[in-house]
Amino acid sequence: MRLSVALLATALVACGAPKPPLVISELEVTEPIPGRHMSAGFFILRNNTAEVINITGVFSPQFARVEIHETTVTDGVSRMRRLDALVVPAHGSVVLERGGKHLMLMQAHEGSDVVTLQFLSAGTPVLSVDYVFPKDN
Ligand SMILES: [Cu+2]
Repeated sequence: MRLSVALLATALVACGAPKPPLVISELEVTEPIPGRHMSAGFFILRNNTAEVINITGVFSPQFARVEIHETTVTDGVSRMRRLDALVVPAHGSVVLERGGKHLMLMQAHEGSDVVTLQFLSAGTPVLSVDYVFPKDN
């Protein structure tokens, strides 16, 4: 009996703790632009699974609408285009940053210190995260 417990413990250590399939890091949401009620979201999404994860939508209760955008510069002109999905490669990451891919959060509802982002893959929630705006002092 004691031996089997020891073996089990060894097996768990060898495998490591199970990793969550999708992990978000370095999340930043810009303060809504006054009068325009619009924010941008930046983060890194890490996929710990062996399958590609397509984020096909993002929902936030603090905004009327969230779109996935990509900024591209053509002939010195910066443009944003809407992406149908955010592709997170198997055992890989996707980076959302200024000047690249980002979330566009539109029509902010007034007066919230927190932004909740719920990521959907083919209509199914796969990740939910809260961002708290930093205090001014
Ligand atoms: Cu945009």
